[in-house]
Amino acid sequence: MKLRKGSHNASGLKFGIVVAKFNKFVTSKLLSSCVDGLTRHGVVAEDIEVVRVPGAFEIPLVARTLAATKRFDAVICLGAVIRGDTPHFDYISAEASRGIGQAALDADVPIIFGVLTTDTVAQAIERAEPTKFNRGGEAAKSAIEMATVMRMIRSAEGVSPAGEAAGKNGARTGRVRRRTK
Ligand code: INI
Repeated sequence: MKLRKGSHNASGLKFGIVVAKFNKFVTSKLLSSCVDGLTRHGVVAEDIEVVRVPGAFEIPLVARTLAATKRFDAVICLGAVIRGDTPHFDYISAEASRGIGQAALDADVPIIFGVLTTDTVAQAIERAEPTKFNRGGEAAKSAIEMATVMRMIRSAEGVSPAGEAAGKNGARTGRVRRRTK
């Protein structure tokens, strides 16, 4: 039996972060805890790229575009959707979660769901609190774990970290290498 799991050593890894401006009093805290979490695990500031978007609804497209560049080992999505008096919450939160999941599958790169969906402002503030459980820090840990486990799986299959196969001389061919007998 082979057991594969990610590590928490992130030195040399590159991360994109997409953060919503809506409910900035919450998302700014998620962002700082997320960056803090990445750097504490060995990521250097130059290897982190942050893109701000208007709201959670806009996150999936930007996450997919960042991931599709293949410049990042993982992309982290941060936002806060807080329930109001109308069904707006349901549309935004459903589209953000569905779109982020789809973006990861389309781009074939880990994309982490660090979007809070809460009934109240108090719940959102609590989950963004740096000294308590913080969804931004958790998203950073998940991103590192997924980035390292994907590298491991791909290298075990003879596929490079960016998801492309290496040619004979190490050049990327864009095709998956076939084993010959
Ligand atoms: N965007 C959020 O990120 N959180 C919210 O709670 C929210 N609410 O409640 O409306 C929200 N709306 C904006 C939305 O994400 C889009 O930016 C907007 O609809 C333009 O497409």
